[in-house]
Amino acid sequence: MSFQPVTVYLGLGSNMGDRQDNLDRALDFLSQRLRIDRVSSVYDTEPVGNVEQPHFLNLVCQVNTRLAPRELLTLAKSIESKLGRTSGKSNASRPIDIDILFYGDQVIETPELVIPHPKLTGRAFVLIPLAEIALNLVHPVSGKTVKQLVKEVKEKQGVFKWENS
Ligand code: PH2
Ligand code: MG
Ligand code: MG
Repeated sequence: MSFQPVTVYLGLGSNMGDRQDNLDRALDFLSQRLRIDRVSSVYDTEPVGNVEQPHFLNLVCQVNTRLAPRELLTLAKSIESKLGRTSGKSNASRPIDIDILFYGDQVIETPELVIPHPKLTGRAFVLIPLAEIALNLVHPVSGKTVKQLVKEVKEKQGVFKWENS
């Protein structure tokens, strides 16, 4: 356990089964172990990378936790497997994916965990929901705000506010 609580941003995505229910259940499991302060709208998003898979529902949430980064990763993985995720492959469909986007302003690079998430700056499906809840958050490596990053990201067209959210 780290001593001070830290503000953390998590990215959630689902493109298998009942996507909205998977997101809801993941948030529910998370709330049993940490405090969820803000949750973005839900977005229906075209798959990035392997395009031969169904659309995702994506959201971003802001949480407050004393869990250390490694403990938070373990929690994320355990919730992914409770919700039926079998493959760890990043290009395969999954009931839920929980990514640590930011952990305070810490920069972490270990073989198992890289924070800030190395792909977030290019991903509209992360930046657009993130901009809703943390427009002025500063990326600790590039020094850019989320507002700047969202302005710069290409291919915003594949990200749609989802009706049911
Ligand atoms: N996650 C990926 C790869 N591609 N595309 C969308 N739209 N949403 C995702 O959450 C996503 C993706 C790897 O985790
Ligand atoms: Mg991911
Ligand atoms: Mg992941």
